[in-house]
Amino acid sequence: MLKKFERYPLMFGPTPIEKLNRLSESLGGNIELYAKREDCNSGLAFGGNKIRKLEYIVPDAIASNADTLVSIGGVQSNHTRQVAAVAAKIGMKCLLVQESWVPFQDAVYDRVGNILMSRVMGAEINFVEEGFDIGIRESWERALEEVKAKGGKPYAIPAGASVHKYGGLGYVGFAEEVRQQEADLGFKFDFIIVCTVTGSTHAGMSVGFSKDGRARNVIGIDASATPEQTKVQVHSIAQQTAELVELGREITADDIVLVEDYAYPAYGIPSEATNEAIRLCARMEGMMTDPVYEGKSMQGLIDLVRKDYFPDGSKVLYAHLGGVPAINAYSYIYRNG
Ligand code: 1AC
Repeated sequence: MLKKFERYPLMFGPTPIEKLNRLSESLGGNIELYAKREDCNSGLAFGGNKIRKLEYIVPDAIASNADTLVSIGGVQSNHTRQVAAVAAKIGMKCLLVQESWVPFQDAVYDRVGNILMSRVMGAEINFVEEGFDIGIRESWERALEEVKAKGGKPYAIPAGASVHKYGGLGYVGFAEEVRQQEADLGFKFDFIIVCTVTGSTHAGMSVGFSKDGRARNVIGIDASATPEQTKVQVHSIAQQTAELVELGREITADDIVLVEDYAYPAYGIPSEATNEAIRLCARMEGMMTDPVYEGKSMQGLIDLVRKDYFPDGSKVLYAHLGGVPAINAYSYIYRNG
């Protein structure tokens, strides 16, 4: 599906699929849980899902003769950390807009984790007092103008690399990679669980898995707490990506499955159930998740298993997207484990 697109390799290769035996057993043993470790996909500042997307965006950035990648996220954005890493790797400058998306004030919230790494990798950072919104932001448009005003040539990467023309391609590739791994494993996954916020990871998967009739087997767990806007954005990215890859069929709103029950109390704020899910997964599997993204999708996965959402015997693939560095900014919550 992706042969005609240029790709700039940033990952180690296909990401491993790991069976989560102890977590499956602790939840009754009727569902087989697996994780695809996108959090281990690259040596670029701990990697993650944006690195896979940026493989299809970097060729366009280089071809544009830009000298500065300009992107946006919250203060503890994983996405901006990965853009900073890629900018360093390809020898470009990086300007990051970090908005106040999360009403959380750990003493070191703006010093550790993702933002610490972005600073060390040389990104310039503009802090902006704006709340959470997955749409196109004025602060980011101002940053693009700022680079131009200084004589630079910016390359625009929106939040999560999502509403970029090539933002959905990486996760079409994920589906193709899973299909190859399934051929080696000798079985197909019945469901794929993914954390959904800005939408292109979910959208790319929906397109990729729709090739073999599994679009609705991709279960997005909303972590945005603005699910209506998120679902519209996932659908629109999926439609545009389907056209780009010449899927040959339309992605309908009905193809997008988004479970809205786990994003509470707000984007970036874990509930007690999120924290229990983080601890259970860590204690059963040594697999770390975070309070913003993977902790919420893990909470959703665990709760859906407990609620018998999946038929007995289902094989469920959890996409670990690599949000863990943010947990450092929540140190007080986990001071006793
Ligand atoms: C919300 C895009 C998102 C990030 O890390 O900034 N995952």
